Amino acid sequence: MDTFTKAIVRTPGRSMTAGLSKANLGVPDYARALQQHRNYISALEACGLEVTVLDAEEAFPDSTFVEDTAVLTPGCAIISRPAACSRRGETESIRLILERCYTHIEKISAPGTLDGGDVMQVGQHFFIGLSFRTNPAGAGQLITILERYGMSGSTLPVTDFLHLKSGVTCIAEQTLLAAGAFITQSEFSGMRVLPVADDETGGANCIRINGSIILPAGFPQLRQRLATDGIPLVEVDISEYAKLDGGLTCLSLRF
Ligand code: CIR
Repeated sequence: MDTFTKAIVRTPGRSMTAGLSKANLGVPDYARALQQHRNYISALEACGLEVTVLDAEEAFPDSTFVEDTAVLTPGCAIISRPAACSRRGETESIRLILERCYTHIEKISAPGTLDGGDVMQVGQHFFIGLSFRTNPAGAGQLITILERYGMSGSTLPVTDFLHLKSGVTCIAEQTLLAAGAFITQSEFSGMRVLPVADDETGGANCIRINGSIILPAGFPQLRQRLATDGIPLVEVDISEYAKLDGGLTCLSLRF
């Protein structure tokens, strides 16, 4: 697995209470969300990352979910083109930050749409979910860019989740944590797939960083399963972000 040294996060603004949501879990408590965000940053730091914390952007209620604004690869950063109109402007400030970190910056253009949450890297290959947010044009552009830099990409449908990584994440070399239909997805047949129980699907969105796994709080079966593999675990409560359909990976860009 790649070694990460840095992460970018964005403090949520008060406007997060107006963020996009289909979760039906209520409105986020802003004070609690801020505390959870601080704990999230601490977890990234505990895994050895230097974390850049961007100021809140009140004009964009969902802008704390920075993962959706870019796809970071060893060779280049690709600025996404979020499908949700209320999120499209989020990429501008992220591009300015990434220009300081990357020599090569690429971008997804109209009519393509792509959210970073739909992109899962497994080695040199990138699985791209076709969802309500990522369309075939956006995925096709990403694959063309990846191939130019010596990497590859392929698509698969996302039907039961907001994003691909809402339901499947890579937690070790050729090892996926998968929920729902992703457990038996043919595209993943060559890999080790750890199934997430149907009553814990929200736990599938974990972050593997430099040998540790950050997992969301509230998923005891998952925690026990991962513990049996002997991997160091860091648990973070992100209940206020789950109210906006957000998971752990959504809250950072890691590179
Ligand atoms: C949205 O609907 O765009 C936000 N409320 C949640 C984005 C979560 N991001 C992610 O899964 N990568």
